[in-house]
Amino acid sequence: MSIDGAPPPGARADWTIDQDWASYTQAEHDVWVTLYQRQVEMLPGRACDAFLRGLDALDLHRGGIPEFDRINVELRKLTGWSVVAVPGLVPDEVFFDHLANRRFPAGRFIRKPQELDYLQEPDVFHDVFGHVPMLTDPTFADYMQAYGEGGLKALGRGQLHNLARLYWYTVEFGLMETPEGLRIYGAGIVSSHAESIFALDDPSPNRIGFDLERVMRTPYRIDDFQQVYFVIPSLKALRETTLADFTAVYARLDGAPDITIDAMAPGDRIFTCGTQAYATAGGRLAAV
Ligand code: HBI
Ligand code: FE
Repeated sequence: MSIDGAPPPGARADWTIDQDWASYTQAEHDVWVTLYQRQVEMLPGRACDAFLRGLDALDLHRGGIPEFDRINVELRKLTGWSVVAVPGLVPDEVFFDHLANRRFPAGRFIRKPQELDYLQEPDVFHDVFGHVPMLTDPTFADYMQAYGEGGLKALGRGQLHNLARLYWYTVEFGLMETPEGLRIYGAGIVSSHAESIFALDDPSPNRIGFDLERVMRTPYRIDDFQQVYFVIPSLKALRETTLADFTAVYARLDGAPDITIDAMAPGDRIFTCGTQAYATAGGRLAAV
């Protein structure tokens, strides 16, 4: 989804707006509380330790939508990151520039009660509950800044599509290997009740060991649960991928065809060879 052009009325040149926390209605705070309670009850044993530690450190369990100015005091102390409010999706180069400067752009709006389970555009619950706790971890915080710097370079070289896949299969839908089993660190999973279960428990999707070029050759779903999840050995290993020589990576990718979304590829480290039953049955429209 690419946004371009001038910022919307009321937004600054970098697309930020004031959060104007006082103007949230009680109904909007209630949506946050409903989503928060549902997730926080089920995430121990599913979300990775860094995420759970971040949730506590930022004290997000207050009774409603967090005030960015409040959580930024702690977040800045921990990793130098801060959350800035934006109206919604921002253009890629604006997004990358914020990340490269340790600013996470979070949608100010929150979903309606009738769309608790699915929305296309990231709202404040997806962004602040899903993404921000991981930014309290110094290693992941470094990765996100390096990702932003890499994105600005990739934009200049027409390689954005490869980097968008890296973002999608790590920051949004990444799994991690731990001695206790697979754990979630991706924001798109951890902020979704159904996908927090599907991504770890369902026999349908493939779960494959993370490899930078493998991920960059794999398309992704934006409208439904993923058909493949990639598993990193650790956050330190993830951060090391940003030290790769991307010129050589992009050169090798130029000639390589995409790998179909439900396929296994030679060299894959396979955690789950999925049945793909969910996707074959029509996905989100099918009874899960
Ligand atoms: N804008 N606010 C916002 N949040 C995102 O996650 C986001 C974005 N713009 C572009 C974008 N993500 C993706 O295209 C990234 O892969 C770059
Ligand atoms: Fe996101």
